[in-house]
Amino acid sequence: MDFIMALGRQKVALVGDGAVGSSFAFAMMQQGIAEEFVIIDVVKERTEGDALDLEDAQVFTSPKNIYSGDYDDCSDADVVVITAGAPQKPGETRLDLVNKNLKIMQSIIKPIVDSGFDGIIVVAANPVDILTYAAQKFSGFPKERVFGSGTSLDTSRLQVALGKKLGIDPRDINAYIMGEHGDSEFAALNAATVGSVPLISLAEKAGLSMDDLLKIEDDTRNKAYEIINRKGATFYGIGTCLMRITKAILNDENAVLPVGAPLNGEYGLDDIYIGTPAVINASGVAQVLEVPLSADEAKKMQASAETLKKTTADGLA
Ligand code: 6V0
Repeated sequence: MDFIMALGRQKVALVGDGAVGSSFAFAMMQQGIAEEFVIIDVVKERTEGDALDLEDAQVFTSPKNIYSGDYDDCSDADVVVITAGAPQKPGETRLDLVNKNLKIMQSIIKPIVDSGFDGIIVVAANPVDILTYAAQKFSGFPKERVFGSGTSLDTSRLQVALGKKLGIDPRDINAYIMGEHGDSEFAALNAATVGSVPLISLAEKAGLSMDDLLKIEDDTRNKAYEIINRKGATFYGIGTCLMRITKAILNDENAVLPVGAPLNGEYGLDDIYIGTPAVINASGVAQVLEVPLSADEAKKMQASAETLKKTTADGLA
């Protein structure tokens, strides 16, 4: 925190300038967040093109030093956001990507660490929970200084779907998708509220049964596939989630956000990164919030964790 404030300017490095990375860069530019923004990718021409394109937007937002760079430019960054990796193809699960993207992650983390980078790493490349775990191991950084986008996007999808059904601003719906960012994720409906009113009772009054809520949960889980089948990739939603997370770090917000956080006994789990609400500030994950889950939800959390642990063990073996 002191580091960021003492420096007097905020710098973000993006590694992976594809659909997700460039959407994140655009969201950062739109919101006027961070004074310096460096873009790194194996395809150098794309980063140069994007930097030139994005700098044209500053006249309408706020001035930013945005440029194509290399890993050495991470040395004085406050946050590095990693979106480099192969994306899902139609029919592919996020877990299918594990081997390809673990290799890429290894090749990225080393030069970031070698640059002397001393800030926060945020991972979005999939399978995000496993790659976040790997990024922490490869970097040797304290666990709280490396975290993932986790179920951030999925939670926003749930909030949007519930907001539409209930006729309520999705930002005021306090409901989280938890677990793996992937097929074993689930909605923590038991503790969900809207304006302190339990979501389940509010939904009942609006004529929505538990089955209707479970259908919304299922649609949320499958929304990425729906988007990928239609346009080949998802990027605006996650790009904006990453902007929100980065803003919470840079502004030392203590914001409660759904992320892929390192657990230390919460939910009876440790040695894992998994989707849960957590407090995010300039030091990364300041605190994991343990949502009171129903017995059924707790089982889903355990099953999701087992899926992740097994794939992580296979991938890193
Ligand atoms: P993309 O458009 O193919 O972009 C990937 C970028 O990574 C390309 O520009 C590549 O050149 C670059 N890249 C590949 N290898 C390296 C390397 N070794 N070093 C530097 N750059 C490299 O993919 P897209 O942007 O659509 O997706 C990126 C990742 O985000 C994928 O793993 C997706 O599955 C993941 N997503 C994660 C989401 C989340 O909620 N966490 C949501 C959507 C996508």
